[in-house]
Amino acid sequence: MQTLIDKLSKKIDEHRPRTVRLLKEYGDVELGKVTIGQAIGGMRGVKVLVTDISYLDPNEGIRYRGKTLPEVFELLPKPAGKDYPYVESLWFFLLTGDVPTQAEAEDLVEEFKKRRKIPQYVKDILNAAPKDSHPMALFSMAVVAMQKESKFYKAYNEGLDKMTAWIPMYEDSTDLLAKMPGIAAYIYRMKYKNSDFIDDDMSLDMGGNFAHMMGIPVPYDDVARMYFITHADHESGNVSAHSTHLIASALSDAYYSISGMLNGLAGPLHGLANQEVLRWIQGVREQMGNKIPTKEEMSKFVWDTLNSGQVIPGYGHAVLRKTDPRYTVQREFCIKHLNDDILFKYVDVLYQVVPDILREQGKAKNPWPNVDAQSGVIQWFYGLQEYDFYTVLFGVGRAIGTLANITWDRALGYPIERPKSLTTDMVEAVAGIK
Ligand code: CMX
Repeated sequence: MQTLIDKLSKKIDEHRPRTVRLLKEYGDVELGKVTIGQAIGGMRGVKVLVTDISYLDPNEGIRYRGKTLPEVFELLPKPAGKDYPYVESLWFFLLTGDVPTQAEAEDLVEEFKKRRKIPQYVKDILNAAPKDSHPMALFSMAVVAMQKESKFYKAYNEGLDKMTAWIPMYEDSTDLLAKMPGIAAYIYRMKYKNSDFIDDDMSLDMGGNFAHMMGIPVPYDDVARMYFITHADHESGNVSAHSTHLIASALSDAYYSISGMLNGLAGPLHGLANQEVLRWIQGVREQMGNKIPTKEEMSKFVWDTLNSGQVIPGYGHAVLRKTDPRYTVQREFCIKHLNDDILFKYVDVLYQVVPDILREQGKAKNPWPNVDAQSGVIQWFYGLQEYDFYTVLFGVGRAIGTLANITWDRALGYPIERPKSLTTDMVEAVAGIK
């Protein structure tokens, strides 16, 4: 799509001198210190990544290209008669920082359509996988299977030019992103709907076609648009974003990088928390015999979970210190569309009791809900009740931000990532213990 490539090319040319100057003239300026606690404790707060695609403020939450989520929903072009924007328009916005016009967004929708056909061999591989494979394992497998399509890999083998390396990375990223919703829907229908597949509808945009291929009627198309956009990016240090960036830093292509991203997202402390929330809420529901628990009853359930050594899924965050705006966006959606839903009422009671309990327990630095506390309830309400599948939805969304990041990584020539490790003896010596 020429408009987007041309715009992106101009943005890259304008941006490169800033990165070059910082490296050349200010490369020795310290961004911060690293403590032993940070080195052993998962590098919390160590400032070692640079991205302009999104920034996570601990108190305010995420901004994409400087805009809050409600602003993004407001600004991006929407399909006629829909409440949420084209997902494709977010791809344009994250890459360029410019809000596309309606015409630019619609051109991009057409471009994505041209790229979204899923190769038969991907379907064959999925069909051949063990029936009890987790949907995330299937998703990762399907993505890496397409590596042979990589234009970046081909360009590398033909002699990659550093200045234009971002172009085949952009091409791969667009190809892959266009296919991911269809692959996700294929996995869903194969695993849970007896392989009763629904054909692509070429008249529909990404969100609309995803809902159609899942077999879930409107307004699920808008739910899909909201969900993918809400989950797209959360700056660079989280497991899914960082693993994408790390893998791509070895000049691995987008297929290898996104397959790795999905593997990280599949962890219960990260993306899998959305399915864990639903599993856990179903436990309360069973215990309560479908009745809405009182605050006291819910508190007991929360304490029982904590006392059995488990975390409360959907609560806490490594960076955030307030309620996640991604939670709030979804909560507002629930108040508008599923206010009487029993599971939403459970989530609501949880919101009233969990923060106080986590504060009383005194371990979690952030007692507030994150993105995963609310998302599964919306899916359940619209009929997607196979909660093992929820992280796949997160994966489609997260691919948008991470692919935009690795396109820019190549544009700015970011080198292979290689932090340094020490031995415990060395750390003890620094601490003055030995
Ligand atoms: N329930 C119970 N205990 C929690 C907790 C929660 N929701 N959140 C944090 N804690 C505990 C930690 O397990 C840790 O305990 P230990 O000292 O015994 O190891 C302690 O509080 C301190 O942790 P922290 O510094 O507040 O949090 P971390 O940065 O280490 O971890 C996160 C962040 C998200 C992994 C953690 O809050 C958690 O496990 N939450 C539940 C799982 C979840 O919802 N994950 C999704 C996150 C959203 C995303 O995917 O981006």
